[in-house]
Amino acid sequence: MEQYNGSQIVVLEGLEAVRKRPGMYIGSTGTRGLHHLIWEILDNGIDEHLAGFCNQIDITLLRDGGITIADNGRGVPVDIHPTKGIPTARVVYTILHAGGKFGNSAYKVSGGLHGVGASVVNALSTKMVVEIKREGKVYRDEYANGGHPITELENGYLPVVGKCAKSDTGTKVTFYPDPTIFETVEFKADTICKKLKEVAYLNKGLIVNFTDQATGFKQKYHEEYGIKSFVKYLNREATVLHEEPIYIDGKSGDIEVEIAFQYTNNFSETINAYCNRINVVDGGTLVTGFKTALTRVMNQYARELGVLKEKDENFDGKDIRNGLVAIISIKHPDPQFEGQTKTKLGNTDAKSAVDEVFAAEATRFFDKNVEILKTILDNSMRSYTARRAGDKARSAVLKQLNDVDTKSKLASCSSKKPEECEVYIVEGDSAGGTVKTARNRRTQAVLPLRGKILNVEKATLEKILVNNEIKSMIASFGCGIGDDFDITKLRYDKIIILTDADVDGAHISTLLLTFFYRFMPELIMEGKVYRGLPPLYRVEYEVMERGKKRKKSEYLFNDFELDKFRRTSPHKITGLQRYKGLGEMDAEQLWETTLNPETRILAQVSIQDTVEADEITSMLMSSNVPPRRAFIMDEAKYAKIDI
Ligand code: 28F
Repeated sequence: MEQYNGSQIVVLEGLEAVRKRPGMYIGSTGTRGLHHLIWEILDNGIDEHLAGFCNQIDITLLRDGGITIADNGRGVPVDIHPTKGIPTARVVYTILHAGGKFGNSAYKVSGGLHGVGASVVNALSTKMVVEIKREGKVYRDEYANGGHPITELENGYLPVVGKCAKSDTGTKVTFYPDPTIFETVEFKADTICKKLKEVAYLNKGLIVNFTDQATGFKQKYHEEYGIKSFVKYLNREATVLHEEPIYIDGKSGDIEVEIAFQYTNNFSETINAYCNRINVVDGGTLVTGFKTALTRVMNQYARELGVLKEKDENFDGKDIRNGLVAIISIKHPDPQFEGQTKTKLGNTDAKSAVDEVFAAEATRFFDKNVEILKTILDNSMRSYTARRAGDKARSAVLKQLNDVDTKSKLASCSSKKPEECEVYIVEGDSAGGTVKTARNRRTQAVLPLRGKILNVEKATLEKILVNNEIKSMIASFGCGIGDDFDITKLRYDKIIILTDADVDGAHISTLLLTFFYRFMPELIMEGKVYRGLPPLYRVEYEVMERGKKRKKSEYLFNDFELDKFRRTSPHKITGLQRYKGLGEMDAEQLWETTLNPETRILAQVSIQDTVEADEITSMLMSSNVPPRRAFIMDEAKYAKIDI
């Protein structure tokens, strides 16, 4: 039975607003938005952990499609709310809180879509059940159809449905996302587990249990060493230069700083930053503070130990970060998240706090661990020397890039207006030849790649710059590379990778993406990179038109579509062609399926998550073969494009 009083109607209007424009509150109604509901409830449990009252959170995917999240914290208060006149718990789950976090969070989480509140989850669910254990009693409240309470209050209080030990306290929330709002209401165990792992790393000591009732899968996440273990995990496939990650923590004013870092023999750097547990993908002040302090401290040591002589220039920050993998996690009482996606920290005091804590604690560590210090400085020296050699190689290459010879592989387009031009990077000469014939010569350029492109993760810039395939890409794009990169000089609006829909094709496209990601990341961030998705099948079928049989055909892009066609099409399939490679298509078919802007399918490549991207690149580039193969096969099957 629904219970309405004056204030409740206002409440429901608030929740109705959420249902009308869900995207405003949770970003999207796709699978990301769906999982956002979980993060929202989970965050409240984590806050209770941060406040020091909870050490365990259990997440269960229910067989009936719902999800339960339970903590062993104090339990949401059940007393009558002083201004709303209803139980506080019901206030928490039914009142929309404008502009951010409601309640007890010690650290405001005001960035982007974070902390919109449990009432938003309720608004977007067909059913929600809240059970609270406090003072030896179990209280229960249930809501239906977007947050309408259906539990009758007893003398104004939530009904008590059971007893428990006085020491047994906590909050348990079960909800069922509304299928009329979400494109899909199927939770993904993989997505949840990935998040829970991150949660465990960022909340040292918290025990997180996951259960999937449908599959029986159970997993416990518990990281005694927090971000230090996170670094170890990220480097599990890499060759490390010192056994244990270095862990540093300290406080500056109200700001808590934690840093873990370790060097590997890779020629790349990875810094993942979190503020109040939120991944600030675009970094910001906390990262600047870390970089500045690291560069200063290491240059000082290099002078003291004579690694750099008096006449030598200082190490560049890049030399010192060569092979570095670091996690920075800070807690800030009033974070300012900036940028379009709110993924960059703006607070200037975060820069000085990180600098101060890092300089003091790193010095303390290195004074006691001189061997590790020397190893790191030697590593910086290698980069320093390579960089100078690289500079020479680079200027040689840049000179060469203007040579007609290097460019000859590129079939350029006649238009010189970047905004209408595209370049197709095509695997193999034969497919390249067909694309050249089939394309629109005015706007579509073609660059066929011959050999496999170099594995850039393991190569120095010097080596990279003499690789022919890479040279022709840099020359064709026109926007330089690394420090000299300038996106305004890019000659094309779209860079389209076109490979066969098989394992080799997926491998080549991953190598290309790794190259872009490491040396021209702006190309990906600015959304310039795409993958062409060539069809896998062509089905022929007959239709009757005015009493006559007519042959028709259709392109299908994967096995799923073929299966669907077989199941749902009223037409009888009279022929089926499976394309093993681009080379099997003639010019006309290629134009229709992969070149014609009106009919082709392009997938824009994006970097959703730096941790994931780095993990994937490192895994692919590492010498450990089995996981690499598995990922490439996956790629080939599902054409996953977030690197
Ligand atoms: C499964 C998700 O949501 N856990 C939560 C608490 C504990 C308190 C609280 C939450 C206080 C003033 C509202 C208890 N006792 N898990 C959760 N655990 N919220 S949410 O307080 C809510 C606010 O207005 C709590 C004393 N203080 C706070």
